[in-house]
Amino acid sequence: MQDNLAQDLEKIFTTIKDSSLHIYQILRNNMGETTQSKNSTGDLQLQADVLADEILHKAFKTLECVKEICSEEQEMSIELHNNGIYKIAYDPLDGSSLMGANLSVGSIFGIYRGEFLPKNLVGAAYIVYGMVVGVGIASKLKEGVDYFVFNGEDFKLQKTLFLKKEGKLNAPGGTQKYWSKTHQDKMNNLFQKGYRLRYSGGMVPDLHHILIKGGGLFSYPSTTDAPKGKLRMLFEVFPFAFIFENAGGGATDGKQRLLELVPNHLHDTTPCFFGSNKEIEIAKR
Ligand code: P6P
Repeated sequence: MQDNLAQDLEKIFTTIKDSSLHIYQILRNNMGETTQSKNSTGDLQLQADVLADEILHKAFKTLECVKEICSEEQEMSIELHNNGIYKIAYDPLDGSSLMGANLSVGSIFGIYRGEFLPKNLVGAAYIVYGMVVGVGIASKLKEGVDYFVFNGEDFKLQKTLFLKKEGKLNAPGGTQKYWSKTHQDKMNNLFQKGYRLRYSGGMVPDLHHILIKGGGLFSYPSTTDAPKGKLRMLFEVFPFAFIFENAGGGATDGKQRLLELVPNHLHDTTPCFFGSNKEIEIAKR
């Protein structure tokens, strides 16, 4: 199949926007539902998780250019088109446990040309389901993160997001009781400097918040109860690392660029820090 990256990315991003409206409908019909089962990695799986995954699977199947998909809700990846070029790893509904509280949740996508390795990322996107449906899109072909909002008829480009050198928001993830002393000191240091605590427990709205406000730090470190962190490389961490670097910021595991990591397994996790460059330097110290 002829590889025309700009056209193919356009098709994939349009499919993600269209699917966001179907998923939003599911959320409104399934608010605060009970749990259904556990997924392959032991996460509690809500009806909305399963339905969102089915919507995206069906939608990506309509694209000949998509070779394979890998969902956080499925143990193995699924081949769609033998002659396809791109592999899409996605978290169909991240933070669904927050639905009962009527807090924002999201979907996350990484688009890989070749194997599921960060060096093969050619694009990434997120959907944030809140007061409105918003879609953030980052492409290898263009700097910045294009943020679209659905206005009831179509998706309008609201703003192309860039991160400043430093920000004011601190989104510290994980159970504080299980933080290392070093991490505790880093977080206290930021608060002593006047950073504002902004943490909802939803990765997508928390990271989108930092992008929209132009800076800050989101962290989910290694903790004693999750030594390799909690967030998954393929579906959550690599897409947002691509997005934050596209916005002029950085993304590290505390030692190296997240986009230099190599997963051993589709569901591998890693400690992660995303933010403006000043905060990323602090995270690496
Ligand atoms: P904690 C939601 O369950 C999630 O996967 C991410 O969306 C979020 O950033 C993280 O877990 C929150 O984890 O341990 O801080 O509640």
